[in-house]
Amino acid sequence: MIVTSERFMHGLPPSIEAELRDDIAVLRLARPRKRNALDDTTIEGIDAFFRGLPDATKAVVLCAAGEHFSAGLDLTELTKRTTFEAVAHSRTWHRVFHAFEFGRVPVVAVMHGAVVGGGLELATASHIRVAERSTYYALPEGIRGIYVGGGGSVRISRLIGASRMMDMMMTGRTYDAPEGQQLGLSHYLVDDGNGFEKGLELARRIASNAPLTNYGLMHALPRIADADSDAGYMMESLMSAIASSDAEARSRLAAFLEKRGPKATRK
Ligand code: 1HE
Repeated sequence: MIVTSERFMHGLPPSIEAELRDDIAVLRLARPRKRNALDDTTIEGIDAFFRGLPDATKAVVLCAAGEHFSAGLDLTELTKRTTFEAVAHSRTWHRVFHAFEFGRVPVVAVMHGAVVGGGLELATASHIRVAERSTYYALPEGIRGIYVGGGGSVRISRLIGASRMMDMMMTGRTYDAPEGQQLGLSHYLVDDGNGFEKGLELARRIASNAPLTNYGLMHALPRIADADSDAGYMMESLMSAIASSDAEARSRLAAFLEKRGPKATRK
């Protein structure tokens, strides 16, 4: 069943559309006339969307209306900020993106057209990314005489390497969808127009996982990857023991052993 925002979420700005499809929530950037540029109101709206998710939600699809995923930071607001206000603004993006990256449910981003600047920062805070063939990636901060401020120095550099990110910002280099797929900017590459269905299919698949497995992947894995190996192995053992002692794991393991559970076959 599809439920639109009026019935499950109030107070979202017009630049955000929300929709519920059973246990999957959809966040759609809806400011296509400004190429989904991320102004303060939209960033607050993203925050409000995740705070207002119904308890039963198990995954989110983040997508965008119009020809482009997002043109990044709304540049009209940038010129109005003092240095101190600019620091606070960047820290707000960090807080909002961190809150959903380390939130309650996995987020599948569906990208198309321009995924640039802050738009790429938003996408890389998501857990799984689907790119339609029209997608391209750029960091035009270099051209604009500014610097990334939405967590890109950490998230994008980890995905593609600081050296490639430096090239994108220094030279204005862009990557197309197949290149982005090879670099790890997307996990799935699909034909134009098929992104949303693919995102929804993946979100449903993720929603069917044991909650503790998803929790471990969202909260333990990135911290283990950042930790030294010794601490990482220890965290892994704890997470592994916690997940496998849960009733959900026990019933899934029993199902397999009783020849009822799915096999890990080639797909
Ligand atoms: C905008 C923005 C924006 C479009 N802020 N208003 N991001 C950028 O440097 C990318 C800037 N945008 C573009 O390069 C192009 O707009 C696109 C390649 C994405 C799309 O081009 P196009 O020809 O389809 O659209 P357009 O005609 O350029 O833009 C349509 C309208 O959207 C126009 O407004 P209008 O009132 O004249 O109709 C544009 O001004 C407006 N628009 N992009 C404000 N970004 C936390 S730090 C993150 C730092 C960054 O993200 S820096 C990167 C900023």
